[in-house]
Amino acid sequence: MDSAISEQRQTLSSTADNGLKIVVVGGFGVGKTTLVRSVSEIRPLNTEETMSQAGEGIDDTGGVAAKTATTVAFDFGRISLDAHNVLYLFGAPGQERFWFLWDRLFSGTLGAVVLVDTRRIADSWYAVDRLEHHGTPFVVACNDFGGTAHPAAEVRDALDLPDEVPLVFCDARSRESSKQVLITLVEHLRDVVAAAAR
Ligand SMILES: Nc1nc2c(ncn2[C@@H]2O[C@H](COP(=O)(O)OP(=O)(O)O)[C@@H](O)[C@H]2O)c(=O)[nH]1
Ligand SMILES: [Mg+2]
Repeated sequence: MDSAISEQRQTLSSTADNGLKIVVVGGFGVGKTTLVRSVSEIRPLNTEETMSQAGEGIDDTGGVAAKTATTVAFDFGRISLDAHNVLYLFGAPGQERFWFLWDRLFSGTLGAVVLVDTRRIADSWYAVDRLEHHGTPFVVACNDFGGTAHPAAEVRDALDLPDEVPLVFCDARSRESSKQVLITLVEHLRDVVAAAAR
């Protein structure tokens, strides 16, 4: 960890008045935990557990390389914006057996990031569907797992994304890249608010 980050950790305000909530959703193994970790200034709380035999046949690891941990609840991260505003990041479990949690999770959410692994686009359909159902603004971020690059238009088509929903490419392991995804979301939220005020 670099010293700038550890310094920031020590000086975190514990008295922020304004908590802003953003959720990171998407299928199993798309990089939600990785993204929350990359951008968070606290050691993110997460409940990643080593996959047990009990998860066999439940967690679909097909096509997911090197995934040995499974999320049993949420990732949780925090970014201080200024003395009064704190961004809370929730990484929500994508597995079907956790879907009942989603509707609660979206209440009070400013916006969402849908992470996509372009080799398994269908795994993120449910996230897009629920967000549209709730009217929660979101952006789509295709996480870079190497291999063939899929053109944005192809991903848009596969997810049936409206033109106004931003689509970006990212590497969730990179703090800078993950930060750009959040900035894209914030800019999109601003556009949504501006459009509603017109
Ligand atoms: N190549 C590559 N691997 C990634 C990237 N993001 C995450 N991973 C790896 O993919 C696996 C699943 O990521 P994880 O964050 O646990 O997925 P989650 O189930 O959505 O929380 C882990 O082994 C990560 O190290 C990425 O941008 N590129
Ligand atoms: Mg996870």
